[in-house]
Amino acid sequence: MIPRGIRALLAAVALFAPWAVPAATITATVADDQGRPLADAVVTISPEPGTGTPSPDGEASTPISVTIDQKSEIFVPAVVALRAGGSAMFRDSDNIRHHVYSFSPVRRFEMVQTPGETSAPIVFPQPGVVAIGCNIHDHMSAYIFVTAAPWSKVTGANGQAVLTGLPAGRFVATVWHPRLRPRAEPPVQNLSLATENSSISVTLPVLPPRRPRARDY
Ligand SMILES: [Cu+2]
Repeated sequence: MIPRGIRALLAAVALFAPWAVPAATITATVADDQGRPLADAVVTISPEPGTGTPSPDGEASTPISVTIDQKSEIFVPAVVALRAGGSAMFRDSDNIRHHVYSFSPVRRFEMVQTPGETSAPIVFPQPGVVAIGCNIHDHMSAYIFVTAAPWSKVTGANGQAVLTGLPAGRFVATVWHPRLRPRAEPPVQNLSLATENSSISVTLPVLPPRRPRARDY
């Protein structure tokens, strides 16, 4: 299980926009401790408490519903962000059964899925990390990062997450990754930004990727 406290509190981002109501963009670049781009990192942006920063919906809004597919015994996508209170559906696009489960305290469930089946929505009321597996195929894993943050995005293969449509205000950014080293010192970064668009760069200490294992059959 992923220990708590691995969320990296990164930045208090101040976006100054005296009169207009701009749609600011934050570009987050995440790398591992060897400087390689880190995909599947979840970047969240929240209003800094007590600053009155609004949190309206925008283009970068954290999804309130997601669908995780299973194709060729792989969860797609492998990492998603979900707004607390939102829901996830699972689809089996393979021609074999899967047995999807979570033992995570945030939300436990399990269900067998037959080929072509899409599940009913599963609601995730509490923030936290939900580790998903398949009881039939040990090599399958996915993560749902349930968050109260209004905005979030998962980094792509280039290690970047671009969050657009943010209002003016002061924000706090966090970054999480499934392979963050246990007890790693979370990187902290303070930023003051004088323009609407800004960027943050983050290095995360991560464990090596899990080696693909030989199939069990
Ligand atoms: Cu499976």
